Amino acid sequence: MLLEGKTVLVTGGSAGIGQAIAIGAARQGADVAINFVGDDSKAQETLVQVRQAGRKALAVKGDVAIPETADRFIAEATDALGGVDVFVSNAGICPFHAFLDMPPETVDRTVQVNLLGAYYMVQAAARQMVSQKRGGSIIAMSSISALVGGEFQTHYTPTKAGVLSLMQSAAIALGKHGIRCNALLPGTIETDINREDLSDPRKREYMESRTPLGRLGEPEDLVGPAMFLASDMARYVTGAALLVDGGMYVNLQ
Ligand code: RM4
Repeated sequence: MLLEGKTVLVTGGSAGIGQAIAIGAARQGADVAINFVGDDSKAQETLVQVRQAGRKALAVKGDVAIPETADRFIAEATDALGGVDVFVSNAGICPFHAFLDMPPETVDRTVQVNLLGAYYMVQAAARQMVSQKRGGSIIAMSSISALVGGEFQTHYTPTKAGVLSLMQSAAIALGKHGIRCNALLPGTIETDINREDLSDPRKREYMESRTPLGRLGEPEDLVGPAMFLASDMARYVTGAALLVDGGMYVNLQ
């Protein structure tokens, strides 16, 4: 049980990678609070799975792009579960769109959710961890797209590069407090974020062909790497970036 007695908070915890990590943390012994937007029933699905693992569970609805959401999430989770030991900044969007006619509102929303939302949440979690004086682990969901581009992701890839950089700088700022900050860089993981994009058989076939392990990722593929970074197994790991992409990034030919 890598996270016995710990409290783990996850943003975007009602679906996809966030949901998988929330449930995985509970199965490693942690109580879990999730932030989410949208369908309450999907958040409930996460809570049911966490409770089935014998752990406490809390869901707090809120848009991470609104600064106050972060403080409210931390306050409600701390009141209910006693504190924050691990924080996973996962919430993100990727509304695929061509570059030349990209609407300003699409760019703005993507930056606000993916980068500013991550910043507000990580800052609020760090403040709580510092006040607890027992260190902690912060994990942010960057992406392979922090390192390479996408024709229909000109608004999105800079945010993922920004999240990676945020973890590097936060690692420096928070090391003195015993708080570790690391980035996970998923490859193409099938979730709601790309279900429409991958519904194109040619796109799906191309992405699979780019992957040495021969398949696209699934949310559960991120659980092990996240548990590692969350746990004391990674006690000397901070400012790091871990690709979880089936080998896609290195596959030129
Ligand atoms: C990831 C990567 C994947 C895409 C998702 C939305 O960073 O670019 O290929 O499906 O974003």
